[in-house]
Amino acid sequence: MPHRRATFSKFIIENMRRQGGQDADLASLLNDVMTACKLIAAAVSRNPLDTVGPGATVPNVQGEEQKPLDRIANEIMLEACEYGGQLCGMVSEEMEHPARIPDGYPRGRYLLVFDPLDGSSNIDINMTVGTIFSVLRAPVGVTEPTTADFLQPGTAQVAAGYALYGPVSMLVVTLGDGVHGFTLNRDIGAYTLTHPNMKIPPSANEFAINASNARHWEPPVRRYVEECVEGKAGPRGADFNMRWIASMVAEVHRILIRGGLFMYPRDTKDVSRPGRLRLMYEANPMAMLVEQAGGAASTGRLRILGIAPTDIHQRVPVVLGSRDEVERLVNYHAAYDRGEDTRFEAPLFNARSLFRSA
Ligand code: AFP
Repeated sequence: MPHRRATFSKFIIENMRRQGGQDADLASLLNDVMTACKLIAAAVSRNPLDTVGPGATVPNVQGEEQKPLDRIANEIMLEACEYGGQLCGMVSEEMEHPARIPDGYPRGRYLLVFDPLDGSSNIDINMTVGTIFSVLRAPVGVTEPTTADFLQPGTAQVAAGYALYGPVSMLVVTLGDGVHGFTLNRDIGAYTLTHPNMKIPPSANEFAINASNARHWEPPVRRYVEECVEGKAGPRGADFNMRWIASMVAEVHRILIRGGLFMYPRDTKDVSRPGRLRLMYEANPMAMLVEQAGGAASTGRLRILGIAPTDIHQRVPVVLGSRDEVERLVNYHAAYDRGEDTRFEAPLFNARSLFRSA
């Protein structure tokens, strides 16, 4: 019965009780994040009506295009989460340095790390975007955290999640005890539990990668993709489907619903960057969700959650999703690194080509 579905707030409190702890600070922090996500959902859905003219786009700290909605979403997150007394600092994709909690507000035990509007290149075309967040504990005694205080591995996350702004708005969260999805019921203005205990099937015949980078991929990734594309006639003996939405929230959500593999692997496009996606507010929270749902998340060589960060805006290669597919790609990397598999060193446009014409 839809009216009996638990609201997000009720679920969080009961979930903590079940886990044997009642952390009122964490519960109210997650409530504030939820409020921010509702406000961002409203801003995203109003966007075409509140059209902002050309010239409003500026580069952000990553050197990437920052849209007005990126800035609005960032401000919403900061304002919704800074006053409650649960946090002592925040890091956002949109800010070079950690945000201070303004004077006059109490300091709390937690740190919040977020990407306020991921996939924002999709805004103009009315496609799905999202907010990604990760909650860490502040080191004991710290009230004014420095950058170093945020540099904790993904295994230290207390909670992680994302909000998805699509045909419906959803909030998907883990507190280290499974993954649970909530849908925004606009009639009552609340997220209610619609997807308890989300589980990723261990194998799936669907993968997502930006194939325009194919010429820059490492051989293990070329091998994986080429074998999928060969379909039934190839070594996998099965036909595969491919997707690329260019919005990590939408891709991870699809994987949580029906499985598959998402890859933004290391490539040679820009050797100064080991990957495209950011560790602390993209890869880590998504890796925690995926592992909690029974999937796996790796760089191709290392478990993402085990990486010790060196920078709050650090980038990493990302391979995540159905466990068997991630393991296969990790094995391909290992074989290649041992020098056992060099077949795919030739560019894809050669004889064994992904895009060959005959
Ligand atoms: P934006 O937020 O700048 O649109 O980036 C989105 C993103 O971080 C992630 O959500 C996508 O998977 C990936 O980048 C898309 O990157 P490409 O545009 O290189 O395909």
